[in-house]
Formats: sequence, structure tokens, C-alpha cells
Amino acid sequence: ARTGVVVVGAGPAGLAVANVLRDRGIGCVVLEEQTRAFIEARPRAGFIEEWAVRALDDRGLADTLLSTAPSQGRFEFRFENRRHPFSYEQWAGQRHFVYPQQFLVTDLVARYADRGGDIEFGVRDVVLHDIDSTTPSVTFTDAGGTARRLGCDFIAGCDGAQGVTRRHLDGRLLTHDYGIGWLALLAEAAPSADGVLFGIHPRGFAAHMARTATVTRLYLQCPPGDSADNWPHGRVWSELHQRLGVPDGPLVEGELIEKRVLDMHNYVIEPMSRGRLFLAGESAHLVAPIAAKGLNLALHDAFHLAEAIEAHYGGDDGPLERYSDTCLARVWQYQEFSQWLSDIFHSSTLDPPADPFRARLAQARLRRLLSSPAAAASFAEIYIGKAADF
Ligand code: RFL
Repeated sequence: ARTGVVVVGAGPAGLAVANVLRDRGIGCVVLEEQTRAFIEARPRAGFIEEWAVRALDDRGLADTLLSTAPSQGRFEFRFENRRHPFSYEQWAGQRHFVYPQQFLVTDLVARYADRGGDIEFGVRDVVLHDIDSTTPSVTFTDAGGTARRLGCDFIAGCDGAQGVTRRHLDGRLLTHDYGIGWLALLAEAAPSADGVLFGIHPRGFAAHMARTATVTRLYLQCPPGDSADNWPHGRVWSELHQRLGVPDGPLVEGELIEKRVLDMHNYVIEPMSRGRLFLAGESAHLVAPIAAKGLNLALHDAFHLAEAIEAHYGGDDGPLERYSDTCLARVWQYQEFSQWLSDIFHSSTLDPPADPFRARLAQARLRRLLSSPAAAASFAEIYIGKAADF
């Protein structure tokens, strides 16, 4: 069998690519190793930047999101037992949409499948062939156990951080390890505030962000490699109250329905393509969730890739040739911002032992951000991703 584009992976990147290709009349097949039910229930991100929502909407992919998702334009730093509100909407004029990633995935799968889009769930043993030729192919075992081969013009590697497609790239892998862990939690609790809370505290960083009216995501800085078993309910909530609480802003407690340790690290593969294989999303770059950028970057890549492939069929290979550079420009802005924000979040921690010099630098940075209009405007535009293609 033959198609135009084989898309490996049905996360936000792969599904966005597939929807756009299908709408533009370009044949494609999506191969996903999990079941549809699994990907529609996998909770991860939840904050989508306004430019990305507009980009989804411009391609007809944001109807449910726009009619149901609340939006936020401010957050609070909390330190020294006080609130320090920051309105990025005031400075950048844009907001986040709060829409759990699994809702977006559900919408994108439904829209693609309802229009007759070709998608195989539960595939195994995906192997890429002849990517340096103009006639690559992909072999895999389908859910029924049958070995199959799909010839194509292009392969979109959208199989995320644990995928197989990026192993075919022969460029450079650049990595960074923060040496920090975050205990990622989901609580069955209403959000305690109508914006994100960032707690900067000597006991370690903590954060709070809404997901739905009844579920809240929370994070606690912990040693890298720590075990979630070290964090029973009582300890989690005690630390959250200490690191995030303020006298006039109690936290709403609830049952913890997800609890796992994320080691904060980043990687970027340069370039993001080889021959007829083009990576999009976390297969090409991981950015630790410090600044909530990963899903947004995945969508950015996806739209550029789908439209570059469309341009190829229209006789223009320029966008495909520029694809990697175009995407990496924003990737590196977001990586740099995450590093910058990490210093603010994590430098005040006294345990593990503090570096008092770095802590003073972080405090100076924070004071400047909260006092200087120029600093606030600069922060806001990259925080919401309004301008990041430098
Ligand atoms: P995904 O979503 O991982 O999708 C990849 C898909 O490929 C499938 N797959 C394969 N299919 C076939 N064959 C194989 N060999 C395959 N290997 C894998 C997988 O099953 C999957 O369906 O990658 P994509 O599309 O690039 O999307 C990236 C985003 O998922 C990711 O960046 C975000 O979730 C990151 N992230 C956040 N991003 C934000 O923008 N804002 C946030 O607030 C935010 N919070 C988070 C996050 C990620 C988290 N975790 C779990 C890492 C919070 C957490 C806890």
C-alpha cells in the first residue's frame, strides 16, 4: 500500500499534522502504538498559548476548545508568605486557554476520523526504511498481528520522547539536565485560585495550575530520582501548604489521582530532519515543563510541517528546506526562557544546600520583573509566546 505521508504517533503533533494534510487533500496514514481510549485519557499539559489557539482555529481545529475552555491572563508568584500577582495579559495582550491535553487529543482524533482519516491504533514494531530516498516506507505490525508495509513520500516522526523515529537522525543531540526533580500531581480538587501559582520557597519550589473545575495539577520540587512512594497524601499537602499557602489564600485539598517524579531535563535534535523524515514535537525536542511550553511547541512544528509538505506538492520545496531552522528558532527561545525561569524557581531552595550567591541573583531578577515595566513586558511576551521566532 502507498500514501503521501505516514505520520508516526497520534499525540498533539501527529494529529495536528494529519488533520491539516487531510483537509488539504494530501493522503496520510497515522500509526499509533496505544489504543484510542488510552490516548484520549492520558493527562499531561493543559495550558495552550493564545497564538496556538488561533493557529488551531485558523485550521478549523478549535471549535470545542473555544466554546468550552476558560482562559487566564495572570498568575501569582508566592514568596515570603505573600502574593505577588503578575498580569501578562496587561503587558502582552494575550492569554492562555486552559484545556487539558487529552481533551485536545480527543477533539483532533474525532475530527480526523469523522472525515474518513486513516489511523491505525495498537501498532507495534514500527521501522522506517529508505528515508534518504524519495520512496521511503514504513513497516509495522497492526493490531490484528499482521505485518504490513506502507510506501510514502514523507514520514512525519511525531512519536514523542519515547519514540523510535528520531533514532534515524544523524545530526547532533544537545542535552541539558537541571539536576532537579518535580513531583507531578493531579488532585481531585477544585483550583484554589483563578490563575497559576508559583511558590518560591526555601523548602523548594511548588506550583498550582487549573485543569478543570474539579481537577488541579500541582508540582513539588523534589530530589531527582526520588520515588513517588516517599510522598504520601499527608506529606504532599503539608509541603504544598507551606510552599504555596498565604494567609488569605488557602489551598483546596483533594485525593491525589496521579503522582510521579519527573526529572527536569531538556534535549534538542539538530537538524530536525533527514532525507524524507521530518520530526515534529517531543520526538525532536523536550523542554522540561517548567514554563509549560511542550504542547505549544508541538503544535508550532506540526503546522509548519503540514504546510511545508503542502508547499512541496505545489512545487515549492523552500518551506521544507527551512523547516528545521524555522522550528528551532522558537525551540531555542523557549529553552532559554525555561532555563531563565528555572533559576528564579529553584535558586532559593535551601535543601539541597543553597548557593547563596545564585539565590541573590534570582531574587534580584524577581524584583526587577515585578518593578520594571520594561522587564515585565519582555517577560510577558515570551511567557505567552507572543513573540518568539527570533
Ligand atoms: P506525545 O504527546 O508524547 O505523542 C506521541 C505519540 O506517539 C506514540 N508513540 C508511538 N506510536 C507508534 N509507534 C511508536 N514506536 C511510538 N512511540 C510513541 C505515543 O503513544 C503518543 O501517542 O508527543 P507530541 O505530540 O510531540 O506532544 C508533546 C506533548 O505531549 C508534551 O510536550 C506536553 O505534554 C508537555 N507538557 C506540557 N506542555 C505544555 O505546553 N504545557 C503544560 O502545562 C505541560 N505540562 C507536560 C506537562 C508533560 C508532562 N509529562 C507527563 C511529561 C505536564 C506533564 C506531567
